[in-house]
Amino acid sequence: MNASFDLWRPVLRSAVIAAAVLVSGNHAMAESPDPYADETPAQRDARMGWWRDAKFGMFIHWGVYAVPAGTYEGKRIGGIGEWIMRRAEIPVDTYRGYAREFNPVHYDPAAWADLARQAGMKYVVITSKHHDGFALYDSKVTDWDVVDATPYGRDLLKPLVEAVKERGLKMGFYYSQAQDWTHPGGGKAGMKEGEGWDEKHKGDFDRYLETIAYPQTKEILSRYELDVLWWDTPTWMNEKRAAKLIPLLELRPGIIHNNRLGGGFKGDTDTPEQHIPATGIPGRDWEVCMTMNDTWGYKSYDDHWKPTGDLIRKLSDIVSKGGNFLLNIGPKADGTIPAESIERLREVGRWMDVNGEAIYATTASPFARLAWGRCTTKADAGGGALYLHVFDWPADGKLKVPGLRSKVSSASLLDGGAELEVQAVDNGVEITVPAEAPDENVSIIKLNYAGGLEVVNALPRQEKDGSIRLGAVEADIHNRGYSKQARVERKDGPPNIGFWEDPGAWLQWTFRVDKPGKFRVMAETATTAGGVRLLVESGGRKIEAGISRTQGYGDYSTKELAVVELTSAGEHKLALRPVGKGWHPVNLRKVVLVPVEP
Ligand code: FHN
Repeated sequence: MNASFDLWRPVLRSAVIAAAVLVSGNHAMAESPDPYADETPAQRDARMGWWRDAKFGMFIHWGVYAVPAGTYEGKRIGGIGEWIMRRAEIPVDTYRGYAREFNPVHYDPAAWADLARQAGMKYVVITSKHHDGFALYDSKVTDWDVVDATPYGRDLLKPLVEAVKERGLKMGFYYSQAQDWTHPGGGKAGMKEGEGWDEKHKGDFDRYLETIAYPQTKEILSRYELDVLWWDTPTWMNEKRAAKLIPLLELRPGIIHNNRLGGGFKGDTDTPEQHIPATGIPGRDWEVCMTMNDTWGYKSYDDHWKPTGDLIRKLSDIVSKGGNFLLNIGPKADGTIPAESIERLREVGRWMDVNGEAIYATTASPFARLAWGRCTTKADAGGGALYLHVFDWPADGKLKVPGLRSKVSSASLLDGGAELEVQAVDNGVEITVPAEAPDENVSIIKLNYAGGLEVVNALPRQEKDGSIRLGAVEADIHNRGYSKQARVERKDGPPNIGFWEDPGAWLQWTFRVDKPGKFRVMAETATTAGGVRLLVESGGRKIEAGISRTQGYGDYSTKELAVVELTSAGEHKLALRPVGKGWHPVNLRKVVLVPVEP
């Protein structure tokens, strides 16, 4: 029993009582929607401590869907592999037939756990049951599980939990508490309660919860030494239904659960999927889950692999914003892991061996943004360290850290430890770096500082002529998951925002105004179609404007989009959002606010 257990236990107990009352009576759940609502900050910090330090985890989506691997009746089924049953509306009996071919004879849980450890991951979360309802362990409430329905006939989870724990990592189970496309009455996304595509789906959802979801949650929590319970898709859930699952958490004191239970329960962690929140999620613990290609469950023909460098930069980006990274693998039906995933994880692991100090147990960057990369920090008694994650190595051998006012006592490369010269300049510090970057993706410079950490975040502000220049690197890029991610591109010329293909993605700048007044919003853009429109939001106004078609994505033109009035001196924001209909990808270099009367 550890210290965090003791701190945490009374809190959960009161939450359990609250939940029990809510289940039996008609009290409004709003009184205590969060089972840890009464937790003190110290109790919460103790409970979340290992998770906050871990930063990097392995997600595993594995199940019967790895047999069809994306193809049904000779057709490639679009979307994510583990959704094949839902998307192709495969009849229950046909889908159950795949279980007879699910025989992971090459499954090697020790090798899986080794791979996670070598990659630098500190925890593993595996699908104990996904939306197809198939359990990877021997469930006593159904025969739709690996022991009863497959030739393999053995629990897949127990040896993995053991292997993971033996290596000192933490263990989590994903559990689809509401969606279930096999058992009668189970939830189905995009359908009304009670609907399905097969006679076998007929049944009552509450009965489904009573006979499958609640007992299975109890099974996994009581049988396995879990540190995380990862709920997913609260289809058809409500407060009353979700509240019945909360008391079961008592079976694993200290367990961390996410925000996807439904019924208003916020859980411990937010879980942005397939995208990195532009400015993190202040005030919440959060974890980005992401695939290495475009699917969670194995799809034989998904070759859209992210390069290792991209994965490492994503890790830096997420951690610099205060989050964790849960990176997925989708093993095959024979128990092997796709070679592309293994290769990438080993490469990430080699980077972590050298640079892990800049990841583990760090806190978010104190800088609003740094043009060349990201930053993480660690404080200690007399000062602390800043880890500069350099994506774009300076060509002139000088790395500038604008706004850093702390007293820097030393600077060194994490790779090899070479000391670097550092000097205070006008607006921060400047580090003299070798001509070659130690790492082609992310090189880490460690700055030790004495005393307190002092950073003055300089916002873009008015120049002598009164104009305000808002460049691509100054923008907060708000992406959504499951679509192309808009990002800063550095080709020839000034950086631009590119891959702005999703009409749901939007940009925002924060800047300072010293001399209020009216400003013309001038945007420098490139797009190859006519009729593309943007919504400008600033100074309390929303103005729609068209942008000019150009000869290509490297051919920019500048156009006035709107006139906005910024009536006070101080901090202001300007956002640009695609106007959905007729959206066509746009490259954007900068926006300049030009005073109407200089
Ligand atoms: O529907 C699932 C999906 O299959 C996958 O498991 C992801 C992982 O976060 N969660 C759901 C979609 O949000």
